[in-house]
Amino acid sequence: MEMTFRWFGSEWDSVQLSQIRQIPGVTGVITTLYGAAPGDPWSREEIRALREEVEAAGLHISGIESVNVHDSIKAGSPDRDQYIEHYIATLRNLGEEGVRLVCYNFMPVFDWTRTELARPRPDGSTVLAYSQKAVDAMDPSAMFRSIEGDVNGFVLPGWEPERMGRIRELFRLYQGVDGEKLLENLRYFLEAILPVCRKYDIYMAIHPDDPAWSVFGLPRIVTSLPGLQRILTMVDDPHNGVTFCSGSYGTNPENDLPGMIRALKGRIHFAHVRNLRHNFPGDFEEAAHLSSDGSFDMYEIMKALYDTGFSGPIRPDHGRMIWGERAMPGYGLYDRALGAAYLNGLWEAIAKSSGRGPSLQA
Ligand SMILES: [Mn+2]
Repeated sequence: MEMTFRWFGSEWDSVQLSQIRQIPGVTGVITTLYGAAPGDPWSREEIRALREEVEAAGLHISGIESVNVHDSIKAGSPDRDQYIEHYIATLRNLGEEGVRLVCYNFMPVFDWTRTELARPRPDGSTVLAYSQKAVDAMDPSAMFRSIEGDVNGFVLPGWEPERMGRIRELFRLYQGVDGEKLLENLRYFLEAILPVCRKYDIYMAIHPDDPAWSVFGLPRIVTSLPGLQRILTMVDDPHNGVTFCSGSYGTNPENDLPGMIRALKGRIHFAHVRNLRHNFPGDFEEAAHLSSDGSFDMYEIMKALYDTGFSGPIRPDHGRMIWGERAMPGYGLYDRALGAAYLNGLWEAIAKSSGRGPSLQA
């Protein structure tokens, strides 16, 4: 595996590449053209400029998170082919610049959903949290307003103001789109992009829905192992793969995270590894990466990745906000850096105790 760190670009992120470079063991960044709207084709020049900026800091681009999929593609609207053409053009340009990993999601309207962006914990840190009771009491626009008021002046991925201004229109677009139709639209999209993925050896890695159940009545199809297996078999090519996000699958305590990793051997191209704490059914909050701070066994998660020969990028995921840092909620430097160090420590211990030695560490 390679330890990486998500970075939104110098215009958008409070964290600098020079800081990421100093986190022990982190050699790559996961980045994006954050200013591009879903459906905009990315030019080769923009991608090259991003790559050169990252390389000038002594790092490299390990993958893109995300190239967002336009709602017309997800909803299967009549104009979807035009947006698929744009997506293919973007993949071609990424391929020409040496990018081999693209993370994306197929969630209608909303990206990840949380009801609080700064829930205080007893140690004085704050974390993102989710309460089903709060969601049930809110309509989608109210949720957007509450999130907008709480983002420390940053734009959150998936919650861009332009997009949320069109929320009613977006909900109309998905009328009549149930889980089966959404899955069919995903198949149509994957089959269309597969030739360019094969040509440039680009691995697509679908990110799970977060939380792993339907929110506001919208269908969700990437929530559990059986759903994932349908997606992987309907377009059975290694370029159609998975981002294993422990925090998203783990929102549902029924998901056996290490078991899922073992079952998905060979099709996981990217891993988001983080912990969260289930307080009671329908209420969870994010936690430090350390096993004892949350509900997951992080050792077993890393061991499953190790045992299945995972060789792609891993990144620590949402961190707590600590030490007075002011950053995009979930994406501060400090707690994610602690997370990276901890995950690297687990990996080294697993590698050495397996008897195969640490040489497997990229
Ligand atoms: Mn994730």
